[in-house]
Amino acid sequence: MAHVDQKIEGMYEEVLRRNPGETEFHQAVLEVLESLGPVVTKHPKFLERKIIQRICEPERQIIFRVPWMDDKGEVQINRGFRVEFSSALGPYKGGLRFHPSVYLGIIKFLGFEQCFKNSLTGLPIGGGKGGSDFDPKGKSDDEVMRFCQSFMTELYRHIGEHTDVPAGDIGVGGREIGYMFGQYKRITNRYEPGVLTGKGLTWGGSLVRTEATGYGATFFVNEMLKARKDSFDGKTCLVSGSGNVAIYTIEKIHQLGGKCVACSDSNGVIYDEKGLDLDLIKQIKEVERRRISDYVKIHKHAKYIAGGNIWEIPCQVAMPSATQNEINGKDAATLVKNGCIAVGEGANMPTTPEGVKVFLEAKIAYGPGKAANAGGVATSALEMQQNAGRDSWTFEYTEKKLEDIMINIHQNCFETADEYGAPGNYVLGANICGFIKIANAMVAHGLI
Ligand code: NDP
Ligand code: 2IT
Repeated sequence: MAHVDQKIEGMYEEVLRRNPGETEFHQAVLEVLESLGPVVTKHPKFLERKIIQRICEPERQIIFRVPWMDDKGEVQINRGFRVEFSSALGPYKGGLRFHPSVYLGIIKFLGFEQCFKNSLTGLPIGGGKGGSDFDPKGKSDDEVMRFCQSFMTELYRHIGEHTDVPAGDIGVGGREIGYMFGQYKRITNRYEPGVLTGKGLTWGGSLVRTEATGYGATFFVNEMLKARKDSFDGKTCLVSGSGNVAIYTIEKIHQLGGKCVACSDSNGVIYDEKGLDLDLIKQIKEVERRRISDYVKIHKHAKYIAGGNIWEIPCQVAMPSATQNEINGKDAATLVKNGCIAVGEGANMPTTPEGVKVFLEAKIAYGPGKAANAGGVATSALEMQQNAGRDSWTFEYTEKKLEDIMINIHQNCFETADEYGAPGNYVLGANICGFIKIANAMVAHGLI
């Protein structure tokens, strides 16, 4: 705890005491608290009003049973979560994750980070997150539908356009949002597109939402490179994962002149030194819902490394886009040693604290998730705007808005880091910039 300002230290101890065993939540909180020392020195009212202690305690946490029947007629039971963290800046907003590793500690780390990320977008959205320990892998469409219907049968009473607006995350994409929207509509007898984002394009969805997180993260890295008078042109890149965020990160890297040579899933790594064939990856992952190892069945020149570590492949730009803590201190050191000059986090908290330290000490361009991957939720907020206006915007118009938002987030983080005496430190910049807006709103709203 050497890095937490003395005025804040006890607050972290209290978070540990109140939230035992929630290690990912502790990690996310500590990283933010380490940045806030200079802020409370400058704004003593945040200490007086106990803003930090209040932000660390979610406004509401909902945990519920999700019973459903599998294709064999057997009853299955999962646990559902929705943690409504902060409504200081707008309705709770954040995705739903369906993955067997989900428990309260993961949903709370994601919900906590979401508050600062959403603040950084500059759009009127609070922070929340939800999900379930349901494992969509190997389940039939009908099983996924029955699970989603059961999940929404409880969740519907907690959400709404002006209350809480869920979206996707790991294991939740267009298919799942569709089943949940259908059930919400059926239970409430209301066609309310504003209740969920990431919807299909013919029933209230927004163009660019599917691409938004990956495109946005790549725009963010492009800004970090520009700030160093550099660009993606000719750069060798790695993108971990092969899901929604990874696919559209690879797409935008290629559009900006970079060459992405590797991606992965939880079983292994694909390495294609000619540059990844994205049409094939989309076919395998989005259309057929198969494993990334199938890539080498078509492209015999490429390599599949079962159980491999993608970060051992030399690159100049790395964009982790799978899950939390996928880059440890050793991986970070390997990346830096191999010549990596920029890391942009498409995933949430993909780098361990030891890894973050390595990147910051090496002074490479390091864009933390809550800044770099904010394009997804920002475009969700654009979807909400279109729904509220019963409007739908063109791809070009929406993508331009996304790019402008990412440029703006980059600039705010960059300038804030400068202002607080840590030039180039986007971790500090993002945490402080995201925090101050929420803190000021909380002061204005009184003790609630
Ligand atoms: P998807 O479910 O579409 O894809 C997830 C990918 O990550 C898959 O390739 C998956 O491999 C891999 N992965 C997931 N969990 C693990 C694990 N425990 N170990 C190893 N690999 C894993 O999810 P998204 O692309 O939507 O999300 C990826 C990351 O981006 C997450 O951290 C998410 O929180 C973050 N994010 C997503 C946003 C969005 O709009 N979707 C917005 C902002 C951030 P496998 O198939 O083998 O499980
Ligand atoms: O982590 C994230 O920002 C998301 N999963 C997207 C949230 C959203 O509401 O679009």
